[in-house]
Amino acid sequence: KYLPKRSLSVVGCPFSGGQHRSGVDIGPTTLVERGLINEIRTLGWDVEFTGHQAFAHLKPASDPDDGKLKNPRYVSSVTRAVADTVGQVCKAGRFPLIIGGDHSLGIGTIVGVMQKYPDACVIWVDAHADINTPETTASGNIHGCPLSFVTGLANPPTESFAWVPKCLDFSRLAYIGLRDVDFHEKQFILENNIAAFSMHHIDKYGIGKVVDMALARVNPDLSRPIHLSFDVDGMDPSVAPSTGTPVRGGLSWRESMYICEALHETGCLVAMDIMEVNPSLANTPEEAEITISAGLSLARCALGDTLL
Ligand code: Z70
Ligand code: MN
Ligand code: MN
Ligand code: MN
Repeated sequence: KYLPKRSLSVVGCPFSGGQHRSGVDIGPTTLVERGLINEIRTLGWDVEFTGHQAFAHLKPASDPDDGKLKNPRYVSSVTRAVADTVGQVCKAGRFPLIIGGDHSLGIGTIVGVMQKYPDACVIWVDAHADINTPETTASGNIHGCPLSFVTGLANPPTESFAWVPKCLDFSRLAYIGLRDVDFHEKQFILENNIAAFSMHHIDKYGIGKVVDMALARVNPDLSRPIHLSFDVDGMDPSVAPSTGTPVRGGLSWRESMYICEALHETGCLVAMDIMEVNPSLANTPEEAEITISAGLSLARCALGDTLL
């Protein structure tokens, strides 16, 4: 509907500065090594990939905490660069497939997508709500905060993030897969009437109904472009163990793939993030393998790998 031709750019973001565990920066390199580009080409997409984003030069020599926020200048510069890149890809009429890296990158991907599609809705698949403010974050990890920045809940987030525009209304955000939400985050979700479908709702209604209900809330007439931001920790640790914060009781393999397939089927999907793949945290080679396979499969399902 929004993309006349199947053309896509892979935006590889080897970045781990939004949280404290190293290795999530090898997520994108591993996905590409394992054949991501060819798998998407096989689906009939014209795929552009000119190498991963380079962030090392953006790392400041010194980056003291901004209030509680850790690595504030580095995360700010990186997400700002990602916003530029994603904005350019979208404006060129291409689909950005952004592979992380930690979920602080969501600041950049959402700001970039909104430059071209200011009325886009965001489906955020995650165990976590990632909507802490600089005041409510207990960890200081910015990957737990991106949605407070772009929704304007923290407005402006802090001095170091003054460039971030308020670009996502609460009425255009829907969560799927939540099961580890902090006290203040729950209050933000309730106070702002954000569409939030937890694992409880998936158990109760089934994933098919939950995706329909999420779309009914944020995109009732399928008149809005959709940005899918998929944190692999939304999946159950049995199928995506290699991630920084695995949480029991998550989405099954099929429930995860179904979300991607159903959003593809709307014809409204214009951008996708695959975040928090961290092969270096695997306890066994099999754990890395299944998590990488999950990332590849999510991409294929969102890009039209269906029988129907
Ligand atoms: C917690 C925080 C988070 C991912 C952990 C956790 C957030 N709410 N997100 N792992 N991917 O630190 O703010
Ligand atoms: Mn954390
Ligand atoms: Mn997340
Ligand atoms: Mn998460």
